[in-house]
Amino acid sequence: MGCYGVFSKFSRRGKFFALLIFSLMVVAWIATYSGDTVKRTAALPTLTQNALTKYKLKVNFEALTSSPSDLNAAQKHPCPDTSPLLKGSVNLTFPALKLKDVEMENPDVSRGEFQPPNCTARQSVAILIPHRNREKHLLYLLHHLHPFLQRQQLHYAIYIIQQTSDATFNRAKLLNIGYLEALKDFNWDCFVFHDVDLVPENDHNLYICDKHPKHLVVGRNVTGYKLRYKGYFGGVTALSREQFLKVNGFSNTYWGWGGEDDDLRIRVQLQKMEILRPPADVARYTMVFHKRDSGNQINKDRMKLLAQTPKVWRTDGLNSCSYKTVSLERLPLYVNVTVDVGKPER
Ligand code: UD2
Ligand code: MN
Repeated sequence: MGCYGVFSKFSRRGKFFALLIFSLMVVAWIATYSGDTVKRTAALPTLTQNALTKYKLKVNFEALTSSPSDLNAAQKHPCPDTSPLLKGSVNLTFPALKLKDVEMENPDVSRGEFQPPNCTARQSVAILIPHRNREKHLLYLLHHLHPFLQRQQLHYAIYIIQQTSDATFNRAKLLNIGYLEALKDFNWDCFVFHDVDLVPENDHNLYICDKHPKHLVVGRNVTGYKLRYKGYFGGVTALSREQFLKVNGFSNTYWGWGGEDDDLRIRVQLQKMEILRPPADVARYTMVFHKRDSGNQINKDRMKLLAQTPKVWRTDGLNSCSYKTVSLERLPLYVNVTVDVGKPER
């Protein structure tokens, strides 16, 4: 019994010491851990230059692609299939405008980009507009297109791709560049290739992509709202990221007016894709009146080029599009990409 009594006495003391040592270990461990955290945070500025650049890039990218409302995107519901904000046919007016006026009209657009505030958009869409010397048309389009896209509850950004120099205009190459540059910002689902002078008249004409490429202009005021010809694919088209990649984008070789839109249609058909169009009473546009621009004369080679499309599309397109970016500015209402596309070879 004595023996047992001594043992149990030691045992109680032993338990006390064990508890004391354990508590001291816990305190020491907490101290070490928090010290380490402080050290790790403090170590951030000593990252290598390369790592630091990557870190900055990441921050910039996030600043561009997420708005405060985006932070709780996970908690937002998907936007409904049909936006309750759609008005249908819109009575378009073309008042004298200044860029500042259009900026004031669109307080929720930042750096050319918009997210619906109360729901998660069904698609993220980049609107690509080829441009040179059409400032008045651009203002009209921004004035109408921003509210139109917002009523459709899309996550979108507008890119204006400006051609520098007086060399012959190349609409198709500018649009390829728009696609490549926009993808550096965000992994857009859908791309809308949009003339600067075409204003949509009905906001049921949805700027989203479908299972097949879409042609959004069935009719224009100037052509009595009739499709110009069977297979016509000009003005405004919507292709998903994958569809546009599949056809290798536009050809880069169409300088001047005409043919590049038919070339894209051939590429789409070669991939056995169809062309979808919204109903004629919805796919209506007003084209702001204009004459042929200087530097965009009719392309006399277009028929010859079109005959070669099936042979050359694999090597002439997105994968061969070379250009020089002169500047990229994030203005309030659009991303302004100025590029040197070169000039025709001959
Ligand atoms: C038709 C097509 C257009 C394109 C073109 C032939 C329609 C509605 N549109 O347009 O998609 O296939 O024929 O190339 O059928 N641009 C400038 N500055 C210039 C020249 C052109 O910004 O100096 C841009 C601008 O976005 C313009 C677009 O290129 O809307 C097409 O040029 P256009 O409007 O002169 O040609 P158009 O109306 O015959
Ligand atoms: Mn036009």
